[in-house]
Amino acid sequence: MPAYNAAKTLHMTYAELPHDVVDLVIVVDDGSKDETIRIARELGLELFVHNQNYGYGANQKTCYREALRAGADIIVMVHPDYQYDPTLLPQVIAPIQQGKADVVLGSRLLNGDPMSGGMPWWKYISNRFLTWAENTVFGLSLAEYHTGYRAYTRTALESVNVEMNSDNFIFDQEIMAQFVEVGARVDEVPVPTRYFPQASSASFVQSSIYGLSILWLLFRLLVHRTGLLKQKQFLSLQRRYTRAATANL
Ligand SMILES: Nc1nc2c(ncn2[C@@H]2O[C@H](COP(=O)(O)OP(=O)(O)OP(=O)(O)O)[C@@H](O)[C@H]2O)c(=O)[nH]1
Ligand SMILES: [Mg+2]
Repeated sequence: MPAYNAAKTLHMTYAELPHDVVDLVIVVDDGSKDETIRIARELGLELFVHNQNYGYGANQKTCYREALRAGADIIVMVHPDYQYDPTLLPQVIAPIQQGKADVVLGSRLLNGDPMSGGMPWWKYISNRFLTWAENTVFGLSLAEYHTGYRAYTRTALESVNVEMNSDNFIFDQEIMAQFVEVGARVDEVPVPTRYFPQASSASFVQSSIYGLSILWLLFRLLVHRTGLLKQKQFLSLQRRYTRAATANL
């Protein structure tokens, strides 16, 4: 759980995780100004603390680095602001366990009515438009990409250059672009939409910057694919080699 000022919701999110399925809960505090650290300590969570606010992407980088170091096979990221139902974790990882996917998104727009769950209309419309643009470039047909509920296999995370991604919100889409480029299988499962006063929510300005950075990312990816300007960020980290036959002198 990448946490920033999540004191009001961290406990609820943690309490509802299916503890028989989850081996380790890691929380990274990204310089919160509230009681997030104290609550994470009280809950006995595996806590990592940034010395200042580095951003949502930087937070996830620490989460994944530490999850891999701890030996995780399946890594689930869920926002600690209780907007995503923690009890659904078994459904979110099911496609991975069945060997059908390497990456799963908990999707609010798949079979759902996000606006009745409180999603502002302007977020809904931009989500639909950006999803269409991403589907077109990624060659997928997902219902949305802007969720805070995601599951990855260890292999998927180790195949991409997580550290080259942004420290900010665009991280979520950069990692998707990387997964697409390395040929990871992406699936989605429906999750309900939940907006409520204590939840953390991106402002209109933050969301607009986010939307524009997605379009810029898609443009960069298209340029990368032409081969004119290859970008290391989108290259696979799985270097393959074979032993060459020794010359018989
Ligand atoms: N804003 C912010 N959130 C962070 C940071 N690091 C981790 N987070 C967590 O990541 C989530 C941030 O997303 P939100 O601000 O809720 O925005 P969002 O969920 O993308 O958008 P909404 O659909 O409006 O909720 C929260 O649960 C935060 O606890 C950070 O540096 N800044
Ligand atoms: Mg939120």
